[in-house]
Amino acid sequence: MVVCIISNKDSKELLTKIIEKGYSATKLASTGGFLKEGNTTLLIGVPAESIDEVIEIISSVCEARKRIITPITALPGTTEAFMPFTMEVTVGGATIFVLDVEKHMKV
Ligand code: 2BA
Repeated sequence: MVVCIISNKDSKELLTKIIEKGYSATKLASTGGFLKEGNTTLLIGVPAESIDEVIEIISSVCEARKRIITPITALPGTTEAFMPFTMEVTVGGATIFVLDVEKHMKV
């Protein structure tokens, strides 16, 4: 099972390519813990020998991009004064987990 977390922007193209190759996938709406923005999680159940091909498809579609964000942090010792600052983060690309599946059935 390939679990991948991707940008919403890449989800349509990636799902299309995955399905074209004959694989099945489920799309879940998810939220990143750091940016607290919506992203997409795909569950793609495939035989072990197809994992590399699926990862290649994901890599070809999901492009990493740099983004400047402005998180707001409370000033030390206060609860009401906030100090904005900017930082660069990488968004897009894909975070991929490959899991062993003990059993798969449809009843
Ligand atoms: P977010 O948690 O919203 O993170 C978005 C991007 O912000 C991350 O991109 C990374 O570049 C940056 N970032 C995250 N945590 C950070 C921190 N503590 N300090 C500085 N920068 C930080 P990615 O690493 O490509 O992750 C994209 C999304 O994939 C994440 O969205 C999260 O939803 C998921 N993800 C990444 N690693 C994960 C993990 N180990 N377990 C579960 N989900 C993960």
